[in-house]
Amino acid sequence: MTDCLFCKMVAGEIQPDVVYEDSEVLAFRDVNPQAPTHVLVIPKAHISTTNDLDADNAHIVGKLYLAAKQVAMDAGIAEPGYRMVMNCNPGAGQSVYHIHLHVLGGRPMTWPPG
Ligand code: DGP
Repeated sequence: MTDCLFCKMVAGEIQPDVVYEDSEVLAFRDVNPQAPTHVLVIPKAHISTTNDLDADNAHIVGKLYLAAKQVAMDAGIAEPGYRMVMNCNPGAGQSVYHIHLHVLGGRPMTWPPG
């Protein structure tokens, strides 16, 4: 998608602070971190929201979680613990319409989230 911020990162038109990359997944630091570690894990293929997941693209969700686990291990937050969140649509606060898994850690997490 030409007008998608995260697709521009995948295409190399915008250079985020990348912490993990493979053939299907890119992970980079959030520009507005909400925790000492705050990384966004995205599929390289454009998927606007989790409502657009289907049997053909669902495999990428597992890849996102595997990448998130690697990010957490590399950041040293795997053992103390970390939170993974994917917001869907305005009611949940989604602001970028290319699915992304937030990986947050390095501080205590409260529940329920706001
Ligand atoms: P969400 O609200 O769940 O759609 O999260 C979108 C996140 O994207 C938000 O935490 C801030 C982050 N973000 C927005 N623009 C940029 C950017 O240009 N670079 C980076 N690294 N992160 C961005």
